[in-house]
Amino acid sequence: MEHAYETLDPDQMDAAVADILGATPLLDVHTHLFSPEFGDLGLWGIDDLLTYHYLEAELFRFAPIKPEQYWNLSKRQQADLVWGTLFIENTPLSEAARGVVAVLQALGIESEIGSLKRIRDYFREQQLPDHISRVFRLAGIESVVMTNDPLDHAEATIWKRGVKPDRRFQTALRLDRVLNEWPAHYDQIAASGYAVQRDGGGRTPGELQRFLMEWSARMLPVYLAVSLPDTFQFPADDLRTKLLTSAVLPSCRELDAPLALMIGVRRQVNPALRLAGDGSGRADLRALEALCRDHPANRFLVSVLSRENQHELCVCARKFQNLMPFGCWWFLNNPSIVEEITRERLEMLGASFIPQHSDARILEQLLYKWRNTRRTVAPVLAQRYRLLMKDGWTVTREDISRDVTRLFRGNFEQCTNLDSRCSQSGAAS
Ligand code: FIX
Ligand code: ZN
Repeated sequence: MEHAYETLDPDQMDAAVADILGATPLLDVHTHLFSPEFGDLGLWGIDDLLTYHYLEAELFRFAPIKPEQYWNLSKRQQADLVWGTLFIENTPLSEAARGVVAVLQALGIESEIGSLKRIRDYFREQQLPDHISRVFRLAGIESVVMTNDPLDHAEATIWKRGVKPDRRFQTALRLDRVLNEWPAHYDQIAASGYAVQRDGGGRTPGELQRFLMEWSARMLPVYLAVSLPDTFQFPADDLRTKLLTSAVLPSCRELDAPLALMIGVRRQVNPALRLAGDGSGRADLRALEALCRDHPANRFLVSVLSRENQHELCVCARKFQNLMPFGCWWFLNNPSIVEEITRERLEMLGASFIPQHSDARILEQLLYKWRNTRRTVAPVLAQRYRLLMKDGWTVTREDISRDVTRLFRGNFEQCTNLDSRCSQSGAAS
């Protein structure tokens, strides 16, 4: 720590911030990764990288193939087609395509045209436990939060066997089926021994709470989570409001866990594209204001998908201590937009937000998504420090370290109250 109190010059700032960001092990607060205990649910390797839904959406822009024909191919054939179309016949200019190139570089694999066989050979030789450690180390990630759905049959079966996930993979109890598709799923909950009803009446609130508490005891989630449409209203005369207020919010309070809201997704705008068929829409953030105001004993981690909602989210966070903005989600995770949103958040909220999550679905995506985030956020942060110095403040490496730690770790730890929950339960998740 010989540099701890060294005052920096403005022209040292870019390098200093990049060094500190590069050396700080980060927490990835939302992914779709799975720990190795979940077997095939965990995606990794070149064929999964190439069939990522971001790339599938791009494939259909460049290749004449119809979605139904594509879904009839094997995963290997699909990957061949994506590689041939987006990487050989065209230049991988988009973020998702460049991401694959960056992954190959980070792993030391040469990716010149025609080398897909060699790339496949590389991944075939990897042993998953070592490979995971290597990817986490190269990505500078300490732990990731998974997305865990108790109503997903394959996943629930593994949980019921008493699985204890690798400590680098924390859990988040996902509620989309409960809060967005209750009529289609309540009977699954009922069939597992809870007296819940289709209309949310009768004993539903207490029984749903019992279901959530029992699954929380099994999963030890760091937060509960739901994605919400752009049409989300709260309070509203609907089932979602009923289930939220009568069961989900009380469960979060009992668990002392935040609820993560990911607002603004328009599911299945084009169902033929499957996972790649979702869109985005501007939401009415009055709903969020009402949630934060009317439920001060709950904490909310919030990401909004529409670029047009970002400024309102910052304003809302200035009003409510129980609101923690996080990430530049999905269609926003492009350097130009991350730069804009991060600058806006720093200007309006200082370091009281979580700049980014990866949303990685395939293990190796941690490499490019976090490389991009560090690369984009570092100059934005450096520029804030330079402005501060111009106005007469001195900035030390220690200040930068404290801010980076707060942004990429501390704010999440505080919002999830992890320290106190772990020490109370003795749990290590
Ligand atoms: O709802 C979500 O968690 C979304 O992030 C995903 O459903 C989406 O498909 C995705 O992978 C975005 O990055
Ligand atoms: Zn996600």
